[in-house]
Amino acid sequence: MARLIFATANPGKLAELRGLVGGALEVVSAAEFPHPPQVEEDQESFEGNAEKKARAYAEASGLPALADDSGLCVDALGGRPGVHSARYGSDDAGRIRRLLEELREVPEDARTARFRCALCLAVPGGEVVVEVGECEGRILGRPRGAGGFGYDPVFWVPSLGRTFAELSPHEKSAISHRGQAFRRMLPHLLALAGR
Ligand code: ITT
Repeated sequence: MARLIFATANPGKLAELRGLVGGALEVVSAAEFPHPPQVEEDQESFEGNAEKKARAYAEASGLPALADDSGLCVDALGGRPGVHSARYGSDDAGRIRRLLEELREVPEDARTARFRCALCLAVPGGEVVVEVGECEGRILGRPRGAGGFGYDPVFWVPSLGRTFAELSPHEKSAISHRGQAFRRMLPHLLALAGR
């Protein structure tokens, strides 16, 4: 069976991506890899950072590598935290606190936002594919729900009337930015499996 390395240190992303790949490929996590490369995420786009991470892991491991760069873009904040989503605080609770504080004066109908995800598959030797996905929602005034990770408890999906943290992993992946990018990436992953 073909092997694929997931170039992420984020356990929430890893769990979602593992669930999506299922048994099609043998997945090696970055944590299982003895000398993970240090990648500075200094690009201005999710696509650029995902490509940087995937290329670094493919070169270091000699395996095809799948990287995810993602984040939350809030309209009232001019698209922030965007590519800086992971660095908006020292943990999930701190990141949510800062976000809610910055949106304190912003009324409900102006709290529109979207999650964006870029997935990059890099094959040792240079070939890369990037696919993106987006999911629209609104930022609540306080967290709701216990599932998911990151900003999920404050990201409310109008069509479902629930936050991402109130969805099962399956329900979240059916509509999420990561689920959409993954479904676009699937033919490329299956092509690897058939190699
Ligand atoms: P890796 O670079 O190791 O993959 P990271 O957490 O640093 O892990 P990013 O730089 O892509 O990853 O930052 C993405 C941040 O955006 C992440 O830490 C979350 O706070 C947030 N985020 C991304 N996808 C999310 C999701 O599905 N639900 C909630 N928050 C999410």
